[in-house]
Amino acid sequence: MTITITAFDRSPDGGRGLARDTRVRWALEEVAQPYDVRLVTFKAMKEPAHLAIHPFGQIPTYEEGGLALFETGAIVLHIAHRFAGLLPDDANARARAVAWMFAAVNTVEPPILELMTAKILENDKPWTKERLPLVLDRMRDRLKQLSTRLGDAEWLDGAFSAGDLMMVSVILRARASGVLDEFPNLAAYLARGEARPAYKRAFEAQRVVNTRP
Ligand code: GTB
Repeated sequence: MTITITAFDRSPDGGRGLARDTRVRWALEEVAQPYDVRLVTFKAMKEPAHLAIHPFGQIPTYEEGGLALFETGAIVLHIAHRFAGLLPDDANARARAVAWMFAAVNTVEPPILELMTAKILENDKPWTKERLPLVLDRMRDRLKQLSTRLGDAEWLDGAFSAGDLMMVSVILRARASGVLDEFPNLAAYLARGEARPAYKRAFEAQRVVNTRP
């Protein structure tokens, strides 16, 4: 059955792989599933045809036969359940990997997004200068906790899993802040994720789209 995902017609990041279709592409590459991509403009994202698939008018979405999904956590979990390669066989280890997926989107991503919002969308506000250090500290605290838990391990819980895929995807967006340099084990974790052949294929696929003339 053909898998079709949606992505920005042209990502505002110019191909740096920070838009959320990259994590879905990466998951599909890890499980060796071919996929089609439907590119959508910002305008088309808010029109009825796309809203029927994504209630919040965003990308990415995932379609496969009669199934249409939104939310990257749900999409990557579906891919991980449907195809081998992203979740361990042992039931307890599988549950822990899913916990890391939720931790990525629910606990680690929010303070990272908060910093991006403060820097990009609220940059012109008079209170931003005062607020920014607080937001930065909240992100730093969360990354410190993650760094402590990861320690010297290669991945978060044994072998690479969908939990790592989501966590690496999330903390990638913290790199521009420079805070990851304070946690060499997290920077190395990120580098291990980016070094995976499946990640490289996913990154290249979105780069080609977002740097086309
Ligand atoms: N919780 C949802 C999920 O995980 O799927 C969030 C989806 C989401 O935020 N999608 C964004 C979107 O469609 C694209 S990824 N935004 C358009 C809109 O809301 O109108 C967020 C994103 C956008 C741009 C950059 N960038 O340029 O660096 C990075 C990430």
